[in-house]
Amino acid sequence: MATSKLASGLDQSSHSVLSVQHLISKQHISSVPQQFVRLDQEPLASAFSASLPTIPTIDMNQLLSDEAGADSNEVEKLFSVCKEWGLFQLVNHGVSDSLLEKLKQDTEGFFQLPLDEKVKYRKPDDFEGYGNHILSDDQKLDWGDRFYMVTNPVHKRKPHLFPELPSSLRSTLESYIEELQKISIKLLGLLAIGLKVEPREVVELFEDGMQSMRIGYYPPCPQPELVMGISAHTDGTGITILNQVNGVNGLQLKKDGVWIPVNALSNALLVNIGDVLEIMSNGIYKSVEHRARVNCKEERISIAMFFYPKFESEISPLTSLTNPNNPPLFKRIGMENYLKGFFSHLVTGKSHLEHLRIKH
Ligand SMILES: O=C(O)CCC(=O)C(=O)O
Repeated sequence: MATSKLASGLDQSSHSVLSVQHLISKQHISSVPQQFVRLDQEPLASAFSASLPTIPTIDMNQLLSDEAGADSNEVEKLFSVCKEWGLFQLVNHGVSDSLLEKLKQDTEGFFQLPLDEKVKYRKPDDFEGYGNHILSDDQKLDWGDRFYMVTNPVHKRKPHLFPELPSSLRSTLESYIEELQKISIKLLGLLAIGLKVEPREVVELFEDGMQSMRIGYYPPCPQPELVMGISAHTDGTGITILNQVNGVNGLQLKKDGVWIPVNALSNALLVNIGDVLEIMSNGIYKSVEHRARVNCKEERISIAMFFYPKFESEISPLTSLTNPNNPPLFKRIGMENYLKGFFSHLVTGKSHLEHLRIKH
């Protein structure tokens, strides 16, 4: 790759942007380049922000003590939040402050590497790895860089990605993934109980399931109101756990047709329901539409961990939830085809969930 182009954050083959971070660090940009201007985005309900509802908080300690016989109603709250909101902030989740601090340092350190170090984690036409993937010259771009990789099953990890990360980041991520796997399985088991199905029916699909991670880096932007950090979408997962690693808020969710900012507590993890759980619950749990905005002062780093069922599984509404009076709302589909469909819909901005919906 030609060094001058690379240093300026541009891709070799076109004028497309490989890294927003490096594009703006080489130039003193006071207005946003046209490729990033998104006048098509729905505004935040900011005019009424004083009366906007706050994102519900779920306490993991209380969930666990409810399970052990206490009666704090936290489990009931979890069910109702997942039906009404599809997103909550999880506190007392058990991931230690020291691990979260290490994760912050190591991810910050990664994005501070020179661009030619980071492009080693990138291969042409591979959706995984570092940087942006541009499909057409007139495509509108998000204001952020990302590093996306499959992390589980371990044999699906690409040799030039996870195994080649700087050793400190790699071992921190290993510990972090292990913690989040435990949290995800616990939450999925409880969510099964909320559906009145055997926890195993849900949990065994996700144990050693497909998992991936998107580390997002959003540089400060001179005109944040004109751009989008990540465009509105739902996740294809069972659940997603998002960590706003350096404590900078930016996530927004759509509730009852209105965009609401997520002002998370420090060190809380943000958990959202994805399309797979909406399908499995036959529409009871809601896969929430969300997006991320950026700001003019601070960089923002987030890590989203995506939890899917096993590759070899089939996704459909749980049979114990459907009957002639309550017919399945979604088609049955094998995981591999599901993933192909999800990612091709993501590219076109259309809803994969709607595509799978049965028209009764
Ligand atoms: O960075 C964020 O806040 C959102 C990330 C996200 O929605 C995603 O990676 O799918």
